Amino acid sequence: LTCFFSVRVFLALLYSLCSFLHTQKGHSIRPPSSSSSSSSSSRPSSSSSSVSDKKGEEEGVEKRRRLHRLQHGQCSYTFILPELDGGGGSHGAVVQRDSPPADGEWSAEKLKRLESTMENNTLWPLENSIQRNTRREAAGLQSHAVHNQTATMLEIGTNLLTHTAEQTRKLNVVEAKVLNHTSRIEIQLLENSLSTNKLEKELLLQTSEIDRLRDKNSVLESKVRMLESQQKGELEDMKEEKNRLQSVVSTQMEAIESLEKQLKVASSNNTALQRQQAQLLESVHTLISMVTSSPRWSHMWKDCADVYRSGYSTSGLYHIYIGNRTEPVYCDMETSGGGWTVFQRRFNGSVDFQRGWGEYRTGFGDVFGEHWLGNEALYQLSSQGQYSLRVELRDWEGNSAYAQYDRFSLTGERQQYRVYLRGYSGTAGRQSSLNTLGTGFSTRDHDNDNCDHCKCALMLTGGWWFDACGFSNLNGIYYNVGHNIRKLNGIKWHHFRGPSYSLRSTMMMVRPYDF
Ligand SMILES: [Ca+2]
Repeated sequence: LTCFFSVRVFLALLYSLCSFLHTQKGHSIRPPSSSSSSSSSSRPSSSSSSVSDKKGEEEGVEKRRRLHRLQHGQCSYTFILPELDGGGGSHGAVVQRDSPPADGEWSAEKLKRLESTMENNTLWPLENSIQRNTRREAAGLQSHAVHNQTATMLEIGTNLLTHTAEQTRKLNVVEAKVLNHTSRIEIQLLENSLSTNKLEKELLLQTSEIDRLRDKNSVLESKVRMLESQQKGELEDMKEEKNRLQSVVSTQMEAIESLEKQLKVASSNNTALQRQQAQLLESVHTLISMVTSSPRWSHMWKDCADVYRSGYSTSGLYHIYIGNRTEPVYCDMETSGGGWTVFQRRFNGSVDFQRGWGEYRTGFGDVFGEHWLGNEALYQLSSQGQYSLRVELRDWEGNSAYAQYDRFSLTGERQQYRVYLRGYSGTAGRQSSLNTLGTGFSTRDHDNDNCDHCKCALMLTGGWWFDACGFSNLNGIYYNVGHNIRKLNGIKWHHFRGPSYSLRSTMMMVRPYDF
């Protein structure tokens, strides 16, 4: 029994310890009165036991429940304890020998007593105090932990609140800023919309203006096209007009040419009339001198030197007696002492010197004006003695010069009126412009010059003692001032004014060498 009790105490201690440990795990101890229905009759050991009557059977069940309570508490430890009652024949094999023989009631009483004893045992208060202390400590620990947790939570909450407030304040500031910015943006948007409206209006105006200009442009283009077509038509008309005018001009030119020809004919007629007029004047002068029967006529002068010696020292017309006939001549009574019989004189181009051999032989022109005395008269005059020749020249610039030859002689017509000269002096060049070595006289119809393959009289015009063709021709064409330059067929005296200068006036005259 003592051993049994000690085992019981040991088991109770184990149970307490197990309960305590279980409480520490957060579970409550089940009250001992409660029974578990699940553990009822599943055990094979209990089912296999045979009971004699029902009451005994119920008591056995109660015992098994107690045993089970010990076996299957909240702990999972299993202890196999021997039955307190002696058991029947059925349990004989498993009943221990040292167990007291007892029936069911005894066992129950014993068990109750043991339990109460256990409860009253000193070990139970210790367990209870341990449990209480443990519970108190656990509660304290729990409350302390709760306090600590609460404080921590409060602190965290406070921090969160302050943080939230700060964030809220910042959010407010940001919101205010955002609102300001938004309002500014809205104002700008309004301004932009206003300016956009203005621009749209201006755009509309510009568009309408462009349309108007386009219309104008199209109108102008159509006008320009019309004008172009008109101008094309006008241009064609003008071309036709131009062609017509060109044909008119060509016909007019032909008419002008015919008129020029007629004019030339008329001018030649005019020259012939002038010649007739000069001849008439000469006849009149002759008649006048004959009527007045002046002393010029009464004497038989052989030249002007003879006249001069007779006391007539006035230049003018005198009649001299040459070859059994009287000849009116112009006497120069002033130049270099006077007494000069003039046989050539030019000063205004009134007499045409483009003549043939016969006219140069007999002479032409007006004695008071321009004239050529005639080669035959000059030959007969100069054959009366030894004569000198003087040539008087004047240019268009008012300069005058002379060429004088001490000896002058002329052959007759058979020798082509050859001229021989000696003793040159004067201001018209340092040397003679007239060939002195017996050059024959040439006209357009008598070529007596020294040019083998040319006719100088044809090229240089007039009648003259052409060499080949020489440095002089005082019977060339008379050119007025302004037209007298670069004229090879003009009135030329080379050593005075060059080969192509046509002089203004000339005079050729002879007088006796011993005058
Ligand atoms: Ca010739």
